[in-house]
Amino acid sequence: MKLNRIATLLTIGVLWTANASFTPTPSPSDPDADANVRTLFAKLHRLSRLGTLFGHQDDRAYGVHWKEEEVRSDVFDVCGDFPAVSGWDLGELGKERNLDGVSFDKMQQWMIDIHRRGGINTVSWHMVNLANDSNSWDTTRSVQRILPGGDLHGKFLSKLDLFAAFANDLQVDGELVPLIFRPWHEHNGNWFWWGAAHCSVEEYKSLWRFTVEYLRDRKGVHSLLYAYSPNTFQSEAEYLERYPGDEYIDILGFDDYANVRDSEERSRKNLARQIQAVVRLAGERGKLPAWTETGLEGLSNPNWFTSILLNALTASPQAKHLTWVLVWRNANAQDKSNHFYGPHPQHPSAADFRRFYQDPLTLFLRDISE
Ligand code: BMA
Repeated sequence: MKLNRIATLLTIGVLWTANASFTPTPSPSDPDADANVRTLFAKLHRLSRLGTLFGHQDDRAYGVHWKEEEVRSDVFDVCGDFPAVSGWDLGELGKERNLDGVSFDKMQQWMIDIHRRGGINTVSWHMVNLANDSNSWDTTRSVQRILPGGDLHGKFLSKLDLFAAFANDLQVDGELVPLIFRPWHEHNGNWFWWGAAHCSVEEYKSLWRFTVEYLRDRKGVHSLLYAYSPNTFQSEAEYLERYPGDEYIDILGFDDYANVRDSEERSRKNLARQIQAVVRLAGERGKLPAWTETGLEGLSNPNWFTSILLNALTASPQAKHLTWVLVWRNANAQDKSNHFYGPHPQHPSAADFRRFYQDPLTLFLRDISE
């Protein structure tokens, strides 16, 4: 661990301990949340005061020049540490592999290994469109049809059953491994079948509430924190338009790729405005703020990690409260060339990523292992 970071952690730890009796840690939205979920929620609240966790999608499954090695990560190969947060996707759950070729069995093993090392797992779900089993980007209208009373409801329940089994099976030494579940993301865009143009406000809220209630109350899944994550937004009113309610959410996130492409004033202001909104809205609700997806595809700016990302994370006192920031996947070059968002050793951004890693604000696995 970096020395300056140890000093910061100690100082803030003491301050935090001194303050702890005055600020009760908020509870997860699930009243019956597993002890491990409560511990994770409290840990994230504490860490959000110390710095911002770095996350990477599919970090352990593959990298730009390798696939399916038991313990490998492009991030580790560049800085000698793993991300604090590992993102995964459930798209095509029920098959052997997900939509990006990740074996679900191996995903569970990696999730367990990450949890054992003190890391945090988050899952999104690019669910197929149940009207025709195509994919998330097929915008055939189907939200109303999968809700109770709809002709595809049974099919939807079967999908949720698969996830309930996946989550309830995820155990180590008889204890559940907690997951941050981030379904129905970027819903204010129109590219997914659950997007704003393809279902009404009420349908979207019902979709979210039904998902939580079914998993929690009917399938006994109590190992989840729930993350809400619209795409780039203009105002708090837009952000909250389809918010299902505090009883269904633990993390107030947002995805933004559009404002990290350059460091123009307009982009910087857009980022600052959104970060301030999620930090404020989460703070007043006892929730956690997070930047749930971002990245520059192909890292054409080799100083992107410090000049754009770190810059945004340190631009204001509020920004420092973001709990985590996650960059998208490093697709294997044979499957999809130039579709990577994290660093890798052969890329000119590697040195800049090490500077990003060294900054006291950024927290990696070793910084958060307890
Ligand atoms: C998108 C791209 C796709 C991928 C999907 C789900 O942003 O990376 O290639 O299939 O996410 O991971």
